[in-house]
Amino acid sequence: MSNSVLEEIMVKMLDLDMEGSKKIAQLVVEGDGTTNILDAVNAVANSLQIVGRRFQDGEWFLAELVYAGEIAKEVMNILSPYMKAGPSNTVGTVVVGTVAGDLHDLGKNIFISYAQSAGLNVIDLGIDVPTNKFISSVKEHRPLALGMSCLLTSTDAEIGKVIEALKRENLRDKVKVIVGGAALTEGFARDVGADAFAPDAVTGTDIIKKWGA
Ligand code: B1M
Repeated sequence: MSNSVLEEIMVKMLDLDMEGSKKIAQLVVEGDGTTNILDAVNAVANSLQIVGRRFQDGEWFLAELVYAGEIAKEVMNILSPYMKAGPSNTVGTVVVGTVAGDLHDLGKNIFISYAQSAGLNVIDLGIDVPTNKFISSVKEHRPLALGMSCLLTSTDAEIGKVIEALKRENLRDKVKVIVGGAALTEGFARDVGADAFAPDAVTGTDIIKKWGA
């Protein structure tokens, strides 16, 4: 895909132009065959990084943060179906959710679209997922991996709670744990006892696929 299309996605999103952003996304999916959906998804993620910086610097307020999130959701609704034409053989199941107290789901949903396109069967528990819901889903689905998404430093302790609960229920050695989201780091994942940190959807999917191989 040409760089100008990627730039245009970022410009429209950062102008908080809902209709303009959706129009470009539509162009991308109806494109001329040179369109790379993943590049467009990365442009959405990069725009949100800038949104976050503007919010943190006090340049933008909550209303802009919320609206930028809504635009990203609409744009992803257009792009995601085109990431799903994956292999029909299921590599394994992964249970995914955003931890308790955290309502961010754009990154989790990008991970899900990518993982599905790579042949993983995904059980999406949604946002604000309490420990007992993660545990009951692992018991029910016996997944290859449990993925937790966390964007807030105020909720990162939830990950340790889930891992401790897995141990109490004698499930820890039966499921791999992978964590992702802007609040986390490789070091955090190691310290809390996760098996892996996913800095992005592609890396996370590759790690899980290797576990299933
Ligand atoms: Co919020 N927010 N937000 N927000 N928000 C952040 C996270 C923040 C960093 C912004 C900032 O201040 N710079 C900041 C957190 C600061 C901190 O904790 N240290 C923040 C804050 C403070 C808040 C509120 C508290 C604001 C308020 O109310 N005062 C509030 C909290 C609400 C709550 O959750 N309880 C809040 C609310 C919101 C909105 C609802 C408005 C909206 C979310 C909309 C939605 O998700 N439906 C929103 C948004 C949009 C953001 C930013 C701008 C963008 C997040 C995002 O979607 N990024 C964000 C700034 C930032 O992240 N730098 C910010 C794009 C996405 C693709 O990245 O989620 O990291 P990410 O996902 C990546 C990888 O991390 C990985 O793959 C994805 C794709 O490559 N990945 C996984 C993620 N999860 C994975 C799981 C896996 C694997 C890979 O499992 C296997």
